[in-house]
Amino acid sequence: MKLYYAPGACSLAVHIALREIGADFETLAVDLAKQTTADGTDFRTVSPRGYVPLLQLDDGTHRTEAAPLLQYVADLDPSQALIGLHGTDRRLAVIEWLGFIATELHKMFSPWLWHKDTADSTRQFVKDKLHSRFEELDGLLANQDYLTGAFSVADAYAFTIINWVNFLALPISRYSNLGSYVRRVAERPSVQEAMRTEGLIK
Ligand SMILES: N[C@@H](CCC(=O)N[C@@H](CS)C(=O)NCC(=O)O)C(=O)O
Repeated sequence: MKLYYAPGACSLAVHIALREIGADFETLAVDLAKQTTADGTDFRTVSPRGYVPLLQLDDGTHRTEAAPLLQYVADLDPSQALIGLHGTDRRLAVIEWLGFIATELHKMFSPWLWHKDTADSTRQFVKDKLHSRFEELDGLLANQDYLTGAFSVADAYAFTIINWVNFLALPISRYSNLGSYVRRVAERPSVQEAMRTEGLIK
C-alpha cells in the first residue's frame, strides 16, 4: 500500500492507523498548494479531487475519504482491536465517532479556519461551534482515556483534527481533559513515528 499524505493534514490519521496495526506500506508526500507529489507527479492525475488522504492498494486501486479508510485499515488487523468486531457495540461506537469527527470537527475546521479570506463572522461561528464540541469532549474525557474506552481509529482521527489548534493558534487550555487526551495520544509510538515521518517533530 502507498499512503499519499500532506504533513499534519487529515491523512495523518490514516498514517497513525497504518503504524498502529504494523502494516507494510510506503508514504508519498503531496504538496497540496502545488498539487504535486514528492516524486514530481501531478497529483490530479492520481486524485482528480486533489485531496489527501489517498490510499493506493496493492492492486493499484486508489481510495479516498479519511473515515472509510480508517475503517478499512482497522479491519486489516485480524484482531480488529482498533474498531471492534462486526455487530458489536464497540464497533458501532467507533463508527459513530468517525462520523462525528468527519462532519462536526474535520469539516468545521476545514476549509473555514484554514483560509485567510474566510469572513470574520463565519470564523466566529465556526469557533463557537467548535467550542461546544470541545466542551462535550472535555466532559467525556474527564472519565476515560479514549473516546470509546480503549484506543481506536476514532482517536487517531480526533487527535489529528484537534491537533490543528496548534497550527491555527486556537487556545484549548480551558479544556484540560482534552489537552491531556491530545498529549496522551501524542505519546503513542505510532503517533510519534508518523509525526516524525511527516516532519512534524524531530
Ligand atoms: N472528504 C475528504 C476531505 C479530505 C480533505 O479535506 N483533505 C484536505 C487535507 S485535511 C486536503 O487535501 N485539502 C486540499 C484540497 O481540498 O484541495 C475526507 O474526508 O477525507
